Amino acid sequence: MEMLNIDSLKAIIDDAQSIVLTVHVNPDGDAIGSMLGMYEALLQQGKNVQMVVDSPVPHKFSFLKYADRVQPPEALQSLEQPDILLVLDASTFERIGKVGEVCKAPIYNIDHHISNTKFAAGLYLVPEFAATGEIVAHLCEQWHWPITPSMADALYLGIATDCGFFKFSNTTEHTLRMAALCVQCGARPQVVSEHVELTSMNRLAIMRKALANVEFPHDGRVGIIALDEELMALAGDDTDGYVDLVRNVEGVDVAVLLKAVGPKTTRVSLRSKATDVNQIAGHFGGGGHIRAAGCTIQLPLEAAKAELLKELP
Ligand SMILES: [Mn+2]
Repeated sequence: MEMLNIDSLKAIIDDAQSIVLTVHVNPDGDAIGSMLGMYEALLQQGKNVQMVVDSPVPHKFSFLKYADRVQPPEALQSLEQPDILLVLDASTFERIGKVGEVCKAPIYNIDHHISNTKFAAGLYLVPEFAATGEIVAHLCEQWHWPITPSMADALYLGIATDCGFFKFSNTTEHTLRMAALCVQCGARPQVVSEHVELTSMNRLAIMRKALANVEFPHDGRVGIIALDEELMALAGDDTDGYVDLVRNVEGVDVAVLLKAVGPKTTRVSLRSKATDVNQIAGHFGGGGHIRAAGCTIQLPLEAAKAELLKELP
């Protein structure tokens, strides 16, 4: 494993003629946005580039240019093996799903997760950046790669969604400068937020039921919202934003979203104002960032909640 700097990363990309891009399963705005931005940048550099992801692109991101070119892992069996597999916004090998099995090329990783497990042959890690989209915008700026309006929309979406539209503590001067660079290059903040924040009556109905059972244990320092198996069946993959319903409640430090992804499997999302939730997620084999992290606990929802509360301040 080699830690890459901006020059050694450039050399690796320059040397590769064919590149497969991938991101983590259940891709969020940053995964999709940074990948689409990098895809178009690499096309401009004359690379033979494919996007292969072990999850479909969520509908709310499908307005972005080239979102329809993202292929499932099976596509790699008919493609020639690329020179490199470039993994964006994923911090572990497991997070890229089946792509890791079907792609045999050397893996290079561009990421901003402090919990990155350094699984790649080479890693360009910038944990002080709010988003992988922020990294890609920075690389384009430093390498004098033109940012087209469609790349700008994609990178702006990546940056904005990973910092809560410039509200979270990971928002820095540099984050705002890279967002401004995207807008300067043609990104449309209003169009991006209209697509990302688009909701549905089904979603409102789920929220209403979930809100009926919110809890504030530990003297109100923890806010918990839970999607049980019934609500998960209604929600499907669309579970973004629920944790925000409790995070801004006065006195809440750690906001928790519990999702019953199976009868004995609970997915946990953690957001905090002060507590290091990367460490707490790490206790259960997960990770992420200091103020935003996740893990999976192999227990039913209520039992997972009890175990989690033992670890929370
Ligand atoms: Mn990210």
